Amino acid sequence: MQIRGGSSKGVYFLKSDLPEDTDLRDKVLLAVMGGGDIRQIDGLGGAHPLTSKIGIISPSEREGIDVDYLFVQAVVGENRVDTTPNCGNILAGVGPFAIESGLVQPTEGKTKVDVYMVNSGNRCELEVITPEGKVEYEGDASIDGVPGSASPLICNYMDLAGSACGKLLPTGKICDVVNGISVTCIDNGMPVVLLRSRDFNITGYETSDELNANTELKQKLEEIRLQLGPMMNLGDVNDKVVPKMSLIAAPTAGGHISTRTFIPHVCHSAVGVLGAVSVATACILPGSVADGITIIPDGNPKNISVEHPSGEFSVNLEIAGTPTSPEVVKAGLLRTARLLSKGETYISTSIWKGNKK
Ligand code: NQM
Repeated sequence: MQIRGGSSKGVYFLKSDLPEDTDLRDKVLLAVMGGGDIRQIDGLGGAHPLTSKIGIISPSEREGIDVDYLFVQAVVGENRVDTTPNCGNILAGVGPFAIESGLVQPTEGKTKVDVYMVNSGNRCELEVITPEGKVEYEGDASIDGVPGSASPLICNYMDLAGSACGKLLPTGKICDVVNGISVTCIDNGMPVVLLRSRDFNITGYETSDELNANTELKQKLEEIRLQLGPMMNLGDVNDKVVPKMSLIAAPTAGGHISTRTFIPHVCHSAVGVLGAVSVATACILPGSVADGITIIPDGNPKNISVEHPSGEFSVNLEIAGTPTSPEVVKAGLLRTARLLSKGETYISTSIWKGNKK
């Protein structure tokens, strides 16, 4: 199936339909998406990181979990995939996919789909609207980055800390200095590096196109990213799409923080779901680079609004721990999803040749 999940679009497979061998599986997936061509003209990929995504779903054997979900990023313009990060947008489409493909039986009104995210080992509860036992795609929920409105899909993420890096603060510090720039490295669902826009002599309110054209900025960010990879327990990140680099500034539209996020070489037209959760989490940690830029609301849970180039993204953080060392135990957010197509995709026979399974 092709499904728009949140503000991304992906091709979703049943794991049982794909080769068991990982190398062959990845070759097949690359062939589906359009290989290493920057336009992905010979495949289903949309020639942009947000539309070059894949979800692989299988029934789960884990207690309390309905389905396992593996996210695969087909790297545009390069003949390779990356399974290091998770994707919270594609995750939103996993609920409808699980129901449409019969992995989860719908219940009247609403159906809860418990998902285990294989990439990071975390859990998310999805709530899909299912009147008369059918997925309802139409509705009046709107999310920035997607035109129109659709049926609301609630995502409740549990215990995301250290999803890919092993620790919430992977370097062991709230702030590090690299190439003379202060950064906060955090992983609450997505490895993200927060940097102050003003340290790069930009406002942080530029459009994503303007920032994508700024090669000097992109080079500076990449130099910092490559140094931080090993410090964040991610190893050599030359070939990885994490950590994401989020340039922050004071909010301008009633939110709590403004962001421009490189994922990691293209500036996101909005912000990634788990990227936003990591940024929001950094905002509540005393001493991060967001300290002094953001004003955090009192109370618990806290609704943190992360501004981005096409609007804002609200993350509801349920917090435990102490005021000096808060812990996010649950992150709730709103997405929508839409089934775009169901069918067969064709792969050249040469891809399969010489392979057994
Ligand atoms: O952060 C973009 C997106 C994403 C990933 C990216 C995502 C997430 O907008 O959970 O959703 O950061 O590559 O789909």
